[in-house]
Parts: sequence; C-alpha cells; structure tokens
Amino acid sequence: MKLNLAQKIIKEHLVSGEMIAGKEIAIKIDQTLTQDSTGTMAYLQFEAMGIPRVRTKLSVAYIDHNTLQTGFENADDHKYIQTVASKYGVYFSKPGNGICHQVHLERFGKPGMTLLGSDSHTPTAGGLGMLAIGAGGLDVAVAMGGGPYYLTMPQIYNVILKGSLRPRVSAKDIILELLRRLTVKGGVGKIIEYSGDGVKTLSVPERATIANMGAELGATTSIFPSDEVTRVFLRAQGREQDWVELKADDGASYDGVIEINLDELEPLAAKPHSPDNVEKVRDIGKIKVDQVAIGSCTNSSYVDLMKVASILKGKTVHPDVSLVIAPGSKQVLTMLAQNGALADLVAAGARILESACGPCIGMGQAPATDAVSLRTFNRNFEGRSGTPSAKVYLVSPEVAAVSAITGVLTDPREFGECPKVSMPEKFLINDNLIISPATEEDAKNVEVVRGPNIKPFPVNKELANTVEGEVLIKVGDNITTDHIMPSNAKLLPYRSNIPYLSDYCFTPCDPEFPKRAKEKGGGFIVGGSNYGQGSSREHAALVPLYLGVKAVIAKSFARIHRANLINSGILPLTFINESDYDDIDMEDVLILENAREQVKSRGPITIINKTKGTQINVNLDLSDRQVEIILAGGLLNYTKKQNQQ
Ligand code: MIC
Ligand code: SF4
Repeated sequence: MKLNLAQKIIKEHLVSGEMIAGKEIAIKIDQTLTQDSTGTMAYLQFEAMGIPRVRTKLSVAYIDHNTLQTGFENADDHKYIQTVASKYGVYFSKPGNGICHQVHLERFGKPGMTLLGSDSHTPTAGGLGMLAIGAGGLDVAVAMGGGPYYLTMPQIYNVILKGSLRPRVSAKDIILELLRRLTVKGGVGKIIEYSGDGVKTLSVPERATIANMGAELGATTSIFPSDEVTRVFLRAQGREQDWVELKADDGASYDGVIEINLDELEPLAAKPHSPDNVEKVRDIGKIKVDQVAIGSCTNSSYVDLMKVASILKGKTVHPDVSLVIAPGSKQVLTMLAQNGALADLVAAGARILESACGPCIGMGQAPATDAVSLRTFNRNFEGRSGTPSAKVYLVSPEVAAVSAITGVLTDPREFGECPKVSMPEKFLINDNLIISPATEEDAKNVEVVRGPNIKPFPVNKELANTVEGEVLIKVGDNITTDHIMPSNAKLLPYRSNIPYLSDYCFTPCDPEFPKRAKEKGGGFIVGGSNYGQGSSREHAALVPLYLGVKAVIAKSFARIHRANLINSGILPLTFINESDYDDIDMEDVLILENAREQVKSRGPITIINKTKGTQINVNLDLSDRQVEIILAGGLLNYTKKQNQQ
C-alpha cells in the first residue's frame, strides 16, 4: 500500500490501534520536550509515577517562558526543573539558551522520529520531517516514562506548494494564507502534510515557521518531507548523520488536498484578535503603529533576524515606535553579534531582549493602552500581550521591520531593494548551556530542590454516580486557554501553584468567576465551538478541577484541551443539537444521574436541567481507555490502578 509521509512515521511507531481516521491509536515517542511553564507540572507528575529514569531516546527540559524573575518564584521553578532533570536523565537547556522549539530544531530534532512536547507549538519540528505533537504535561510525563501517546488518528491533508515566493513575501505569509482559508478550526483532527515543487525553495527554518503555526489551525501537527534542503541544514548544524530522506510514496492518497501558488502570495497580516482574521497588508492600509515585536518560536531564526537587520541597517526606528527583538536562541544571538548585525539592530534603535518567549506570552513589553502592536508571533488573542485594549497584528519579519521604520503598517515591497539573505554554510555550534543529566550512578545522590512556590497539584476522585451543579459560566465560540487560565508576567510565575492561579480562572471573560465557583463548590461550564483552542497548558483543566468543575458542555473542543480535561477526570460533553446551547443559562442547575452507567454505556448522555424542568442529550465520545480514565477520575488515578493490577 502506498503511504503518505505522516502514515509512514505513524506506522513505524504504532503501538496499538489501526490507522483509520477517527479511531484511537497509540504511538511510541522517541523524544520529549518540556518548557518551564508547563514543565514543573509535568515533572511533578512524572515523579508521582515512581519511574526511576526516563525511557525515551532523548528528553530535554527547556527554560524559556518564565525568565523575568520578578520574584523568587521563577527561580524556584528553574532550580526544581534543573535538579529533577538531572536526577531522571533529562537534558537541561538553561535560561538564555533560547526558545524550546528553535533550539530543538537546531540541536536535537531528527527526521522520521516522534516528538511529544508540553507546548502547543511542538509541531515546529515538523519543518525537519519529525512527527512532532503538542500535549498536556501529564501525557508528556507518561511518554517520558516509556508509555505510548494515545491520540485520535487524524485525517491527513496535503498542502501542495507551487512555484516560489516573490521578494519580500515570507514563509509567514504562506501559513497566514492557509489560516485565511481554513480558519482556526480548519485543522482540527488533521495532520497537514506539505509537498510540491515549492517545498524545495523553502529552508528548514522557513518550513518550521509554517509548521509552527499549524497549531493555530488546530491541527494535530504539520510535516514537511526530509530532503536535500534538510540535509544541508543538518550539515550546517554539524548533524548530517541525523539526516534520512523521507517523503510520501508516489501516488499516496490523502483525505484532502489544498494548493497554494507561492508566486501569487502577498504580504499578509492577521488582524486583532484572531490568527485567522487575515487580510493583505496593503488592503488594511497605513495604520499608525506604536510597538513592533520581533521574535517568538515562529520567526526568530538566524535568517529571519538577518533580514530584519538588513532592513534596519543605517536607518532609525520611527520616533513613535518601540521596537523589541528577542532572538530565538543563543546560537542566533551569537551569530548576529559576531557578524555585526546585532550592532546594526542596536544602532537603529532596537531594544534587544534575551533569547526567550518574552512578550509573546506577555512576559514584559505590554503595549500602551489602545496601542497597535505588530508582532512576528503566532497568537494575537485578546489580552495575551498583557494589555486588554491593545490591537495586535501578526506579520512577517519583513513587514515588522519596515513598519518599525515608517511608523505605519507598510507593505515591504514599497520599501525599495531587498538585500538577499542566505542560509549560513555553518551555524555556530556551542552547546555549553545544555547540561547533561547525572549518570544513573550519580543520580542517586542528586537532591531535587523544591522551593516554597512548588505546591502539590490537584487530583480528582472517582466519577460520582450523581454529578450535579450550577452552570458557573456560559461562553461563546473559540474560547482560548488564555481566557480560561490567563498567562502574563503576573501569573506565569505561579504555574506550579494551582491554588494561587485559581483566583484568576476565566477572569478575562468574567472577573466574578473564581468567587462564584468557590461559593458554589464547583459545577458546569457551557461553551461554544472550538472550546479551549490555543495552548497546551493543562492548568486550563487543573485549575477548573481545583475549583470543582465537573463537566464542560460545548459545541466542540480543541484537541489538546479536550485531552487535558479527560486526563483531569472532567467530562468533555458535546451538544448533539447545537440549538440546545441556547436553552441553557448561567445558574441553571444541571444533573447527570447514573453518571457511571451512562459513561460506560457509550450512548448519548442525558442531562437534566432542574431549573428549566427540561432535559437534553449530549455526546461523550470516548475510547474504551478514556472511559476508564474518566471513571477513575483522571489519568494519574487510572495509571495507579493499572499498576496495582
Ligand atoms: C503559548 O504560546 O500559549 C504557550 C505559553 O507557549 C503555551 C504553553 C503554556 O501555556 O505554558 C502553549 O503554546 O502550549
Ligand atoms: Fe513561547 Fe510564544 Fe512560542 Fe509559546 S508561542 S512557545 S510563548 S514563543
């Protein structure tokens, strides 16, 4: 049988299930990555499993999100992660070494391997021909312990890239075009596999930009073939031995095909407040810009920043614009320093930030009230920048750089000649900020350091037979995890402190939510479609669990958040008739009787609305394994039960 590329890698790693779209499969995970804001939970959960050492081919713990260190909390987390990593056999990438996805691409990713990461942009490594998937921390902890990763077999969509980009049109514009066509829900349940003659015109970091923002489509992952361009990149990283050729069989079939003519693309921007709200830069017009931020795991590679430096060289940033730049890795920053480009950036007036996520996750650089901020990032959800009234536009590095000079949103093609920037033949390799774990022998003497910021995480109880409670909040479509559990410079330091975070749950939608949830002792959440889109943070499930949330009834769910709810033992229910959404109101008392039997029966679940005197049927679409997880009250309880048998 002829296989496409995604099927080939899945087949090689298949532990159970059949490769039929919609059915549950389990795959073996070769590599894992964690970052610090989801990592503390992942390692606490790994410790709770009682496994002496990771059983993957490679596991890396990155520190890149929480690097502001406004108090002791971040530093506590870093120390915990560094010591726990050393003890259990995990490489540790120190703060300053760079953003997890950029560094993983440079130093660790291998074509044909599987990677599971506790961050939704893990698919960035798909630019190298890896099957790289984002997941909640608990799933990553299980994978570190050698357990397979369970997922619904996605449909595989083929995006055929034709021709080549015109000058000053960027890889970012390719993925923005796809977001324009498919929307933030368009990739749900799908792997996006790229092919076509346009692929060979794109470097690995450009492919990574595209794979990165597949997360914004809601896709399970995105993948590019591993070809000569991949080999050249790995050679330049001193890792040619990691290269293998990978591509789909000729005549392999797909569940859908989309074509993009690269020659027809123009500079695009995603307008506030959604990555799919895409329009041509020239059609949006010359709006005044207050801030430009360049960096993030989407656009902070060496070539991205060299393009920016070549545009800024000899110029000055507009007096009304604040330009901040966070290079993606120490490798990128050092190379810019050595070749003089860093001096060009600084001379032009750029404010250089450390190599970390920084403003992308609201860690500093919150824009002014009502400000327009152009960002080369991947998410422009309302309030994510730290300023609720700010208007964030997602753009390419070229658009960002020229607009920083003109002070208005500018199509870079109006900006005269563009110097050609090419990939270096050799990257500068210095892995001195990657700390190897202790040997198995020495690990016994490594003490895991837990500062006062590390609090235990909540664990659910077995599913009760009667689930009853009020509707605590009713929200609309496309609610993000940034709504459910906001992250910013004030809250990110508390990622290992669920009780503290609980006072901020859902506050962007309703500041009274935490108080109400606590007073009522928990209850139900009602949501629209694509509920829980965005990040992999399991805090968006653990915090509601802590507040006593028992079930979420929504029109549909985003993949990672749904898995996190199940892992926490919270029921992810979907309306069978979407119109039933209109008939439920906040404060309605809902009852699910015979809950255990109903969950086991696998049929529609009846929910009684005591307040309205009505009842509705909802779906709970679970695999046999997920039924057991829900009955046990979450994945940890389920795993413990399995181990006792
Ligand atoms: C994000 O971009 O939203 C984050 C912050 O990287 C999250 C992870 C987190 O919330 O810690 C993600 O994308 O998964
Ligand atoms: Fe970091 Fe932003 Fe990338 Fe998330 S999207 S990993 S916050 S750079």
